[in-house]
Amino acid sequence: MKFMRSFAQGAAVAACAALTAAPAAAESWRGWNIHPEGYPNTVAMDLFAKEVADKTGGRIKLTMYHSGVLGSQPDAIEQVRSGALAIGNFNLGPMGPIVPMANVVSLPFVFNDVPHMHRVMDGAVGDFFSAEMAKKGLVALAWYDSGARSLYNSKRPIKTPKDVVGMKIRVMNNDIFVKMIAALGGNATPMAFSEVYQSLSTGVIDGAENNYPSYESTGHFEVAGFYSITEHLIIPECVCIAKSVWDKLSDADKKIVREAARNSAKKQRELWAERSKKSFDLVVSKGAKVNTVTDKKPFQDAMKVVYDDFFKTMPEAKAVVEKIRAVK
Ligand code: GTR
Repeated sequence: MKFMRSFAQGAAVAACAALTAAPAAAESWRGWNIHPEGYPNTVAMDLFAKEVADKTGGRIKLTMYHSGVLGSQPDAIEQVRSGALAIGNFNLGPMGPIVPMANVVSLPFVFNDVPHMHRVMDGAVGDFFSAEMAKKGLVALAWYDSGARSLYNSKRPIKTPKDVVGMKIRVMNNDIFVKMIAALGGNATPMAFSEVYQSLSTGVIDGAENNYPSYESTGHFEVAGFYSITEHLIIPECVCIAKSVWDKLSDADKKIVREAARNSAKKQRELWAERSKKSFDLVVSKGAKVNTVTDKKPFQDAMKVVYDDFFKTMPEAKAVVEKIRAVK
């Protein structure tokens, strides 16, 4: 009897030990990405998923859904916030309506150039934006490149703000971009990325604005052949995880996930540089007319009202802009 009891006890202890030693139940995550196969962000997000799976021995399985099949960007941001989706690669442009402080990076000409944006985002100011986003349920794990955005349209080359007067321009979902186009004399329409090609080809809009890889991958160059290098926006992108998902991870898994995101960002930035050149060459070879805006000052001057307006609603953002400008 004694033997039986101690045997039973021993077996129970062993069973418990086996339970704790067994790998935790597999986590299944769904991830959102707007871009198609082969795009730098797509390749990088797949690498991220692979590294997370490899380093957790398959305990965390992230399935990436590319080409925006899980919905528009504003919807996907909400889905990651609520935890319905675990991960998203988001542009900080459409983040502004949810994280007001994120509007700082959507201010036209706020960064000097793309390397400046990276220096800012990889430092203390980037951490500050992460903290602001975390308050709204999104944890930024790493920052991706999105180059500089320029105006393009089906009517004429843009050389001065006067050329924009009366033009119907698609912008990302954020009031700040509506004001930006209005300040140049155009009419802005916020619209989902997936609807832009059709709207350009039917003349619902005359133009839009984006970087070379997106201008090329979407085929917009086929229906809006004048690309004018205004480089008015340099907006970073995040690999963002739902805070509710993040908070449940062990410290060891947090480390794996963050490192994998950072490694993917490193790769994304390399791929981005290559793709930007390729996309430029491709659109030019297919007949797009690209012009350099030699004098950006009139565009920059016109943005004063956008800044004034923004600071009226968020006076505390002024110090953040100053911090950005202080990063050399
Ligand atoms: C792209 C960006 C996307 C999306 C798109 C747009 O450059 O990578 O996330 O924001 O622009 O214009 O909607």
